[in-house]
Amino acid sequence: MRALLAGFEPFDGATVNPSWEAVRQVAGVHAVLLPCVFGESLERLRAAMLEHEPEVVVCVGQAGGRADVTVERVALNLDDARIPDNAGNQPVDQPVVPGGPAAYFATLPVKACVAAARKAGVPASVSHSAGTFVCNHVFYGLMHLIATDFPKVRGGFVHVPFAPGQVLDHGGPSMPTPLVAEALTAIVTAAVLVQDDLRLAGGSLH
Ligand code: PCA
Repeated sequence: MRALLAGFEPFDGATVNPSWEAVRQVAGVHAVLLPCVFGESLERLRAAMLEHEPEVVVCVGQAGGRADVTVERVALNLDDARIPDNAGNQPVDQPVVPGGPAAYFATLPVKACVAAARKAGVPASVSHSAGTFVCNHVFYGLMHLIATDFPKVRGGFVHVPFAPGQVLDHGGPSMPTPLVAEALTAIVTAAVLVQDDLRLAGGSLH
């Protein structure tokens, strides 16, 4: 499988990021660790794409508070940071790419990816917002790179819940890392193998 998976370093005072903990457990793919920094994260991703020449790129980030693995569908051309990134940047209402389209859709078969994760025994769903922080920035930047420089690559983004160790004090939804890694394996496999996405309802009412 010529697949590249990206995970993020911890941010917002955390000591782990479940995205990287899970990505590094997926066998048979290239894995790259991205800094939680606007701009630099995308440069690191582009360098890894040039190095490994993947056919599929799936970036993965932490979405604290979500209860399942979510396959993102829409990347927005918008940086609007509620907290500073790991370099102290806090852009407000800036485009990711000046003059770029307002949004891109993931080019992964998102429904098939969700179905594959569920078949592997992991709760998963489609999400229609990756937020406006570094994850959306990387997702949009990835889709722009694909649109401009890497036309044969399929790409997308997956958000994952907190690891259990991150919610010990306050509770809330979490998912064990091996389960997240299972879901990512199923998602990447579906992304490589499935040409035409499944026609299954996956939208949300709000
Ligand atoms: N989650 C953040 C940035 C890095 C990460 O893992 C986000 O959702 O934007």
